Amino acid sequence: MNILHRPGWTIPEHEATPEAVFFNRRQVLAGLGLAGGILGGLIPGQLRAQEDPSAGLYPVARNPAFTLDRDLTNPAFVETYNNFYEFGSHKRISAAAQQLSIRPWTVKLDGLCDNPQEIGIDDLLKRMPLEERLYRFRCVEAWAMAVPWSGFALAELVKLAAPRAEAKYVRMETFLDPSIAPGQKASWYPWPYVEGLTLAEATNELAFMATGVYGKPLPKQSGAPIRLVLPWKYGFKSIKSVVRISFTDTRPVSFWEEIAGSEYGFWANVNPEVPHPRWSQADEELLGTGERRPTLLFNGYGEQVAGLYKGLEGEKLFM
Ligand SMILES: Nc1nc2c(c(=O)[nH]1)N[C@H]1C(S)=C(S)[C@@H](COP(=O)(O)O)O[C@H]1N2
Ligand SMILES: [Mo]
Repeated sequence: MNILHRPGWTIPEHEATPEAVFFNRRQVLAGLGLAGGILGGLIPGQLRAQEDPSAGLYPVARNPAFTLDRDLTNPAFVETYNNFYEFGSHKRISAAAQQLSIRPWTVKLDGLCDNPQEIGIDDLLKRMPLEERLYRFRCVEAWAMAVPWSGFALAELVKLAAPRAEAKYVRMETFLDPSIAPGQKASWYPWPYVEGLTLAEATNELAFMATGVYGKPLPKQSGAPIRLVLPWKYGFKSIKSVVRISFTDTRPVSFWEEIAGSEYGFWANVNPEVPHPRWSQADEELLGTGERRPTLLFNGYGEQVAGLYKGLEGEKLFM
C-alpha cells in the first residue's frame, strides 16, 4: 500500500474480466464439477473450493437490519481484485492464494480470558449463530465495494472466550507459512499480519467475523476460512485467515502501523475530511462499475459506532 504511486483503485482495463466471460467460465467450471473427482487435481482453485466441508452451511439467513445505499458489487471483482500481501503486493493474488490449505484449521483464543482454547473451524461454525449481512467496504486506497458477508458477530466469539476485566484490546493474527505464501518470504515485512481493536469495538454490533460471502464459503483469496470485517474502518483492519485471537491490556501494533504508522494508524476510521498523506479520501471508486461516490464519515456507520470514540478526540482516529 505504501509503495503505490498511482491510486490503488485503478484497475487497468486489461485486468478487468468482462462479466459475460466470467459467468461463462463459471458455467464451464460448474459442469466440470460433476467430474470433480477426476479433474480436481487439474484445476486447483475453483474445484477445490467446492470441497469446502462448510459448503452445506450456506446460504444463511440474511439479517435485515443491515441495508445498503448501492448495489452489491459483482462477485467477479470481489473474488479477483484482492489485497492479501501474503500472496503478493498487487491485486491479482487469487490464483496464488489457492495454495492456502484451509483444513485442518484452528483458531486459538488466548491471553486475558477465562476460557482460552484452540477450536477447530468446523466446531466454531457449529457453535456460532451464522447470518448474512450486507456491508459497505472501503479500502484506504479509495476503492470500495458492497458485499454480502456470511458469518457471526465478533461479540459472540468474545463471549465464548470470556475476557477478564483487565482485557482492553483484541489482537488478531494471520497464519504464518512462507512455504505456501510467497509474500511472507519478504523479510522486510513484519509477518505474521497482525491487527487489533479495542474490546469496546470488538463487541460493537457491527464487528463481524466473515466465514462466507455471496452465499458460499469464503474463497481463499478473501481470507478463508475466517476473516474480520469492520465496515466503518479502512479495509486493512479487516484481517484475513485468522489463526489466533488474543485478549490483552496493551494496544497491539498492527502490520501496517509497524511499516508506516504515519499513514496507517491503529484507529483507521473512515473520514472523507482526513486525507491520507499522499491522496484525498473525499471520494471513492466503486469496484466493478467505476462509479465515484463521496466518502461517508465512518463509511456511513456513524450511528452505530461514533459513540465508541467519545473521550478519544485527542487520538488520531481517522488515520
Ligand atoms: N492477512 C491479511 N489480511 C488483510 C490484508 C493482507 O494483506 N493480509 N489486506 C487488507 C486490506 S489492505 C484490504 S483492503 C482487505 C481486502 O480484502 P478483499 O481482498 O477481500 O477485498 O483485506 C485486508 N486484510
Ligand atoms: Mo486496503
